[in-house]
Amino acid sequence: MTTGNEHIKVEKKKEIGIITLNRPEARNALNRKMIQELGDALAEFENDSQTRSIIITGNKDFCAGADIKEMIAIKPEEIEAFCRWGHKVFDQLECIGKPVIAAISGFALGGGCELALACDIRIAGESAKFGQPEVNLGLIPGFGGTQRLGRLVGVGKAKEMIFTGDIINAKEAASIGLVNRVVKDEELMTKAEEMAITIAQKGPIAVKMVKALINENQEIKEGLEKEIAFFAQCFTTQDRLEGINAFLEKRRPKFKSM
Ligand code: CO8
Repeated sequence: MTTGNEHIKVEKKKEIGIITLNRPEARNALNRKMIQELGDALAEFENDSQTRSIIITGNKDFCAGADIKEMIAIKPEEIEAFCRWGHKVFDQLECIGKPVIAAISGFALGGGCELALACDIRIAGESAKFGQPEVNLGLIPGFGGTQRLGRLVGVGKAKEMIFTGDIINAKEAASIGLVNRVVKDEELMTKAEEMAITIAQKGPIAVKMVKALINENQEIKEGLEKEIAFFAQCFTTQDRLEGINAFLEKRRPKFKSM
């Protein structure tokens, strides 16, 4: 498979494709390059007839969200295009004709939690922690979280998570249906690979059809479009500047509702 990726590792283990987010110094925060590499790797696996199922994982952490340091440099007039492009890659992930398992340890926050949500199945190590903390930055989830989280855990829990920005552990994530199962950290990849192999042995056309049919029932497109528009609008606020600056300066934000 592709070599020369900077922020992800891409491997093939027989019929399983494995994408490992690999930017540990930034807790695997998603910058443009990483999103691009992710999209390219997915396209390659989609076209590779030998690959039957895919695992996306991290190292110590799954992913701490969009790269806040990169985001501060984006102009409000550029944000909609960026958000839309991110959505395209997350949609590509959701719609790829092969099941995708997220194997999650450590932080899965913001865009990282949204990345897990766009996968078909989530397996968490005991160390996994989930949250949509965008409100702390004066922002909203912008990679599908406002739409996919509620469909998975129910509207009430999704609102609680997004309004409070609270971080929940793996056990609680399992109890609300955010993850399919929790395993010991040291067994995370073995368990994910076992499931990926089980799926890989089923009829690929049948599995692809089932995935498309279940996704079809989600009626998500309109909501995702609105999320892009609202994220772009939110990005023009003073509160967003204050929220992001406060994170970078490692202090609490003072929001002014403007
Ligand atoms: N972006 C950039 N850098 C990050 C991020 C991030 N999301 N998360 C962590 N880092 C960096 C830290 O800045 C730090 O770098 P440095 O050593 O240079 O200061 C390094 O990773 C290690 O992090 P910490 O020192 O903070 O480690 P802690 O163990 O104390 O805390 C946390 C770990 C809890 C993960 C903490 O880093 C944190 O809260 N991170 C931010 C989480 C967050 O708010 N995520 C949401 C981001 S917004 C988003 O995802 C929106 C998605 C939609 C975007 C739509 C289009 C733009």
